[in-house]
Amino acid sequence: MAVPATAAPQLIDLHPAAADLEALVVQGMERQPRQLPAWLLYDAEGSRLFEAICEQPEYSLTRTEVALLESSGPAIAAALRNGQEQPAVVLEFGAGNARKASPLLRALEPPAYVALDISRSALEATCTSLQAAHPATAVLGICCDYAGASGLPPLAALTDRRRLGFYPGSSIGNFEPHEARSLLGQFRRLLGPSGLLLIGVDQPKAVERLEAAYNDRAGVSAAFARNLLVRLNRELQGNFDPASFRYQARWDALHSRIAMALVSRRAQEVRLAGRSWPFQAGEALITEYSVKYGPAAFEQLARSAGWQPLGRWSDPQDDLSLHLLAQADSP
Ligand code: AVI
Repeated sequence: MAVPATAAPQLIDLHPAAADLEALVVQGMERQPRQLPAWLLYDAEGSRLFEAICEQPEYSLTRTEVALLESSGPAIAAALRNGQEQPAVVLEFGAGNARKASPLLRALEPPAYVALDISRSALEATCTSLQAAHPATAVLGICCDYAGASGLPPLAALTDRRRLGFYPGSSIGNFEPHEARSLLGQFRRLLGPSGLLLIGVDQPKAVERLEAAYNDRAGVSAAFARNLLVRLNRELQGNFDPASFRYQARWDALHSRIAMALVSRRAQEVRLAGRSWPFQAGEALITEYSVKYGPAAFEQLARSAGWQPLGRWSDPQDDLSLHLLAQADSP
């Protein structure tokens, strides 16, 4: 069934319920070291702060990827055509803004585009601006945790035609490798046997550049991390004092990742979700990892999840790659 073109984008809200949120947070607070799911960073204020991070001079990932999508759009479209039926639907996972989908939609002109994101405010903005810029493409937004245990919404109802998953921004790096593998497997099931995946992956580079990108001078990355505590206070009746936590982002060469944490400045007890949690001075709450994969390491991960590499495009500095993947057992 084709998705009808409409002037206004449609929105479906499958946002996790508060009870799920509480269970996830309690689980994360009990980990050693304490670690919360990265998607919790993206409430309305977190999404706004993340957009501001993307504008910081030290954080070049977004600018590099948008430029790469602009320059390689026609080559990607040609690789997708390559004797096969053109994908009818582009599904973007984590569609926090319209900047990355726009060049792709211009190059592919698909009949339908489905945006999935955890942040309803970001999703609404993305869908509204994409629908206005691409009136011939039917735009649908689904507010959900596309990586969550509840799985993805039953999108088979939307179309039985070929699907292209689009996962830009190197968000795959915000999952630990075993989670990244299972997410790639989840995408494979959602996209179906003829499905394809175009994924943006940030690569390892000089440590100074990496650490600067996550420690911008304006302090936006630090505000982004601290906003998580503000969110927990609001949604789970917490009493975190954000100022009593210092933001830290360091390169961990062993795991090829930036580890971002809020480190308690002093010994303290925090109340959250009706329980109390002790923090020692110097104790870290991990807010996020950002794993960086070189091309070979990423292709190995993709293969382990049942994908086979079809093509790769990279920027002139070889900072970031766009990998095009097909199902390993595709028809
Ligand atoms: C969304 N994601 C790919 C960002 C990253 O680079 O890992 C999140 C981020 N956190 C702080 N700065 C950027």
